[in-house]
Amino acid sequence: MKKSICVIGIGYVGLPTAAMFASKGHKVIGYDLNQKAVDALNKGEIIIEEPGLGELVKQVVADGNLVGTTECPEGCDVYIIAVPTPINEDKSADMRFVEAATRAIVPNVRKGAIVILESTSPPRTVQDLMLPILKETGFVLGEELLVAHSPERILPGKVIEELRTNSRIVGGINEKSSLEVKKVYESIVEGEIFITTSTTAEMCKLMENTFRDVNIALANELAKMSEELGVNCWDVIRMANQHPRVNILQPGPGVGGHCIALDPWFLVEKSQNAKLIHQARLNNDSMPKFVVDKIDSILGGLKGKTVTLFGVTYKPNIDDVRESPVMHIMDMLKESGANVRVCDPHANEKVENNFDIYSACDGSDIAVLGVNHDQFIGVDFEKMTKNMNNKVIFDTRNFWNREDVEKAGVEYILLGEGKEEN
Ligand code: SAJ
Repeated sequence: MKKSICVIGIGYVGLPTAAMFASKGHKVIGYDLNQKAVDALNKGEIIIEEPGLGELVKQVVADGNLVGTTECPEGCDVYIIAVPTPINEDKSADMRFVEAATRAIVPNVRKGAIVILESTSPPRTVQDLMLPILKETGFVLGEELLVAHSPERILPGKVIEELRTNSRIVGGINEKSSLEVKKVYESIVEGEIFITTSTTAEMCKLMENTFRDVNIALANELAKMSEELGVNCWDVIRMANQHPRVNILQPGPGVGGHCIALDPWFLVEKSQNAKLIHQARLNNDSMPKFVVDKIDSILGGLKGKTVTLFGVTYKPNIDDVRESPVMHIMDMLKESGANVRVCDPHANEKVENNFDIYSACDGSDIAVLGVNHDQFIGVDFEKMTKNMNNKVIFDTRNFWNREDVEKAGVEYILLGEGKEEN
């Protein structure tokens, strides 16, 4: 049955979710306080970069199935909360947007409606933050107002595909809520839908991202140990991963984005037992400084030197610079008196001093590969480095080919590669 659905928050998660529901014939309203995002939506345009999203939004807006508004709509069948859950300076969760969204629903919701939290949240958010607010409706929760947490798990860059094909977790406040919310997602999800409690669903989502963060922290620790002990960490990872039960992830300049770099803190805040998780966060957060210290030692000081950063987004082939470790590296370099030039074809309007591949290194003392965008595949290193002061490339991702770089007469330094002294 086609429903009226209000998606609260039309950002990286809410907009694709709204568009997917609209593409299945539901009447969807995207509610957001950001006038710019709402105006763009109503013109059928998007203000973020995500493959396939632009076309989908254009289509569903033209069909009249998706509209944007800055006022919370009344009487919808379903309200989906997809607002940001950032962290405060002290690493505690900032739940103001979830709270405000829940409060906005209260005067507008009708008896029998469904409220779903999609935003990644600390354990017990539905129980301790949302339910007391939703009680103010006067409806019997779980009977006259159904409530669940169904965490989004889509990978930026593959959002449309993953929304459809990923399995989904639905954690209702009771079985009736779970079953009704499952029916809602069945119209867009081809993967399996698992039913559980709201707090278990919150914990699942957090542990998925924490699993990845801890594994990356292990890889980053390996990179540091390798430099210390004269080992190439990339050889270690390649060979160790031949073991059928081992899968070490990739080291790099740190962990960015608005998910993996933040979510583990929600567990640290809530549980004294989250010690390994806490240490993993600290390990990953130490990587930008590790990279800057290495640039410093390669150049024999940073003051007055020029560094070119290839890729500043938080991961390849997207335009998102939120929590990007390479942005932190840029700030630290500037604070140390270095000049920074950038080459990032995705972060166009988001950074200053952004040049194309073949002029970015002009007058530069070092080129640092921070993010492996596809545009950096097959570059002509001779052309790229022709006007460099000092021909050296520091690759933090094991992305560029050493032989190709050296053939162009350029020194190649790799993160996590210690030199063995026999
Ligand atoms: N990274 C490494 N080494 C690796 C893998 C990643 O350093 O081996 C870094 C990346 O460079 C990036 C960061 O980790 O800076 C995170 O990137 P990512 O691609 O691992 O993940 P996100 O943050 O874009 O998306 C994650 C996904 N979660 C998992 O894969 C468990 C996605 O499914 C979630 O929906 C999303 O978080 C979210 O919204 O929570």
